[in-house]
Amino acid sequence: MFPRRTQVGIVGAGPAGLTLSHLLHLEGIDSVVLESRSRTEIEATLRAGVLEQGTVDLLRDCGAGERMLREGSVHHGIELRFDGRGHRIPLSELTGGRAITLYAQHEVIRDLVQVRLASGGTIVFEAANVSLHDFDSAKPWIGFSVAGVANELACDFIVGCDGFHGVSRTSVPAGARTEFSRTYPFGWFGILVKAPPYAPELIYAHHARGFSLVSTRSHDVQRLYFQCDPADAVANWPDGRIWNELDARLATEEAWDLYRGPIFQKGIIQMRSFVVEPMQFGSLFLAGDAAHIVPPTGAKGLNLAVADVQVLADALADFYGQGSRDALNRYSVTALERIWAAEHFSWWMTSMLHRFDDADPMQRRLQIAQLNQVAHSRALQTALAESYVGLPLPVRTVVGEPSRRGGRSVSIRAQP
Ligand code: RFL
Ligand code: PHB
Repeated sequence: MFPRRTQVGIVGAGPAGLTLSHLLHLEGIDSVVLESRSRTEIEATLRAGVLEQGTVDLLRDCGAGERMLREGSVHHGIELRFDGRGHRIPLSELTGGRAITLYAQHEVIRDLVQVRLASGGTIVFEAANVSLHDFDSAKPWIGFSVAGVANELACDFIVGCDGFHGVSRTSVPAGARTEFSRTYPFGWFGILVKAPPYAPELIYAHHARGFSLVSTRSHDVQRLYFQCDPADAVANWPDGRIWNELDARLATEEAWDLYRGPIFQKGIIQMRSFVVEPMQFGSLFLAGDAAHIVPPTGAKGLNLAVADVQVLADALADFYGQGSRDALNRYSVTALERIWAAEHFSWWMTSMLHRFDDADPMQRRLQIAQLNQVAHSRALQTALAESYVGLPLPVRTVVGEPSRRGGRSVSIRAQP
């Protein structure tokens, strides 16, 4: 038997949906999360790895960060590599001590699911045929079925956190939304390798053969990517070919050896920029990948999803605590400002670092000129570092009752 009513009905148990549900719980607001996949599946889906400082702080402050703080690896810089040379961008030095943490998205999911269930939260896994109704009224409801049995969930608000391919965004009539979209003419081939870390910090490498990225997951699992044809097939890439390609793209003037550990996962992802405006339609709000996609070069997707729901949780807390709709009405505008900044950063990193097949020699020289400027200008490095570690969220002014967030102080935002 599932609940028939809740205050906030959340579609999707990704980083956005689970974080929102937990933040609402800490504000004393009831929610139900409907997820189409099983718990095992969502806890095993491999995706992001880079958490911004603000994401780390939020997960820690809301009680879901214990394992992340223990097992995640904090990085204070990244390397830009081109023309056979590496250039370190000292992220922390340039941003007043902010840093990134490498911790896999599916581990974040495991931690959030565990925290939600331990605090009595309701997550309905394997919810099929999810459909959104009457969100142009104050009495929206969600239809769904589990094991062939149909259910209805009445709510005050629906939040669509069901990713790019979910049902929430497309439930809104096409005429009521504006979509901005760009598909890049390349993809990323990603592998997971059993090997010790290749480098102390992430390496973003530009090469005439294409972009590549050296990242990490743990002391014995490494994550590597290289630019590829999005229409290519994994089967065309036996291990030896992958290593030869990475060796060529990552070569430096000094010998740099890439240990050829066993590759145990391969996949190709499409690169896309996408934004829908607005992110609110009556009683329906969109958050995370349901509303926007960034190419992964800026490592922003998960972080943006968490930032969206931070803004939305605060707005819902204002509504239930003070009866004010002001922040809810501003949600779309507030969230979109950060989203467009991240879209720009992700587009910039993507354009600067990838090979464009249709680029003429002039454009190739301009690309190298841009990389050289970033490698040698502290001002440009500071701009890159500020975006990469993530812009702080504005301070929330709490009036009246102190926040009920467990372990969080009332002033929960870093000053911009
Ligand atoms: P998610 O994670 O896609 O979760 C959506 C959830 O909704 C469920 N769902 C439905 N549930 C019910 N009914 C339906 N009809 C449903 N349709 C879908 C899905 O099963 C799923 O569980 O969206 P969310 O929460 O907005 O989170 C977004 C992030 O997952 C995404 O932006 C990141 O993974 C992007 N990303 C990265 N982001 C970073 O911040 N840092 C990184 O280092 C980073 N690296 C990456 C990435 C994404 C990648 N891929 C695979 C696209 C690296 C890669 C390779
Ligand atoms: C990852 O480790 O998966 C990763 C790291 C940096 C990115 C994208 C993905 O920019």
